[in-house]
Amino acid sequence: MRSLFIFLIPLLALGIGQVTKSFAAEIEISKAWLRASIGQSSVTAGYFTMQNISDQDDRLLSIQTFAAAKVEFHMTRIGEGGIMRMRPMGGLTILAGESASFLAGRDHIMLTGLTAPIKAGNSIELILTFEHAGNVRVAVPVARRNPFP
Ligand SMILES: [Cu+2]
Repeated sequence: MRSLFIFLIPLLALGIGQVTKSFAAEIEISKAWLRASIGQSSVTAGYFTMQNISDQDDRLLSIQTFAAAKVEFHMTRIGEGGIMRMRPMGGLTILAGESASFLAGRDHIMLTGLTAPIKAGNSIELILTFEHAGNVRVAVPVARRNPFP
């Protein structure tokens, strides 16, 4: 008769199950899309949701892209005579733990001075600059209509 030795491998001591966190994004972008530009039009709009998963308020300050000379933040409101009007706003605050959105039919980002027509099926990189989170790069799909209705 031989003795049978059973060795229990201390899995946890080997570090299995432990997650090493690197740079956790403080702002998560979702439901991002750009509207395909029409013909030779040099402007188009974009939409996305920003989730602030940090514990401090943050603010979207600016957006840059190679696809356009300028990116503005526009709000759309019903003005006098029931006419929808859009006007620029300086930035957008996202409270700690909360989210803020540019939604089709409401607020949007406006790309002006397009360097080339923006075509459905393509993907355009935007660099979003936040007061605290810094630069967040997002590859944004281009579509003719809202893929997130
Ligand atoms: Cu606009």
